[in-house]
Amino acid sequence: MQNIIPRLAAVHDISGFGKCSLTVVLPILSAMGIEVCPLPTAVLSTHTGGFGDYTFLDMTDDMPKIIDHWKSLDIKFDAIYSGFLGSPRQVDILIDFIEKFKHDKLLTIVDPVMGDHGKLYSTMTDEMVEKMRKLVANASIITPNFTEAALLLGEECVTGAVSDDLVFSWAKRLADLGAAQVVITSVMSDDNEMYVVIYDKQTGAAKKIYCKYTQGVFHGTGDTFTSVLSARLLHGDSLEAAAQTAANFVSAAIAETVKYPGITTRDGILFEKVLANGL
Ligand code: PXL
Repeated sequence: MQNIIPRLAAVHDISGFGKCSLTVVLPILSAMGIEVCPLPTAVLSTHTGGFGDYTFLDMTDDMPKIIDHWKSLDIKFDAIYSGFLGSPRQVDILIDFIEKFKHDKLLTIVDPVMGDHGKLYSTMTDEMVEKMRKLVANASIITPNFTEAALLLGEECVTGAVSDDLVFSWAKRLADLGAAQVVITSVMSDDNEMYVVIYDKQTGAAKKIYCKYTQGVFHGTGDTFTSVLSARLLHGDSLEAAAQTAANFVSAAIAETVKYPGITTRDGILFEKVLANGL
C-alpha cells in the first residue's frame, strides 16, 4: 500500500537547544504535510556552535536496532533524509539502511553536514569527511553548503565571492561522486548576495537560485533549507521550484530574525513565524 501521507526517515541529531537538526526538521516537514520518522544520530544539550560545554550522547549502537525493528514492521519510506552524523561508523549504518529500504521511487537526500564558513564543526574529523564522500555516492540529491562542497572535493575552503564558472564546475564534480542532483547552498556573489546553485546530471543544466534576503549568519539555516526542499520534492515539485521555495522560506525567516537584534548566530532563526504565517 502507498503511504497516504508521504513518509520520510530523518537521520539527524536532536540538539535540545539552538534550533537545528530534528528540532527544525520535524516541525517544518510535519507542517508541510510529510510524516517524519526520526532516527536520531546523537542527543546533545545544544548544537556544537557557541554554547560551550554541550553534552553528547552517541546513538551509533542503537541505530541498527531501530532500523531492524522498522524492517520487521515492513515500514515503507518515500524518502530518507540525513544530516548531522554522530560518528563515521554511522555512514556504513546509513548505507545499509538505504539498501534495506530501497525501491524505485525512494528519494535519498543527503545533507553532508560537516562545517560552514570555511571551518569544520567541532565534532567533525578528516575521517568523517572521507566517509561523507562515500555517503554522497549513495544519495539521489545532495545539499552541501559551499564549505562542505569544498571538503567533499578536497578543495581549499575559501570564503567570499566565487565565479559562476567555479561553482558550476564544483556542482558537476560533486555529481560525479554519485548523486543525480546537486544543490550547493550559501554561495556568495560579488555584490555580497547569497545564492544557491542547482545542478541536474541528466540534463547537464546548472542554475542559480537567488534568495531575497540573506543578511546575517544563523545556525540551522541549512537544515531549514533542506527540510523545505525535501517536503516540496515529495509533493512533486521540480528541483528548481523546490529550491526556490526553500530559499524564499529561509530568506523570510532570516528577515523575521534580524528584526530582533538580541538574537545572535547561535540562537538560530525564527522559522516558526514563517511556518505559522506562511511565506
Ligand atoms: O545545523 C547543523 C548542525 C546540526 N547538528 C549539530 C550541529 C550543527 C551545526 O553546528 O552542531 C549538533
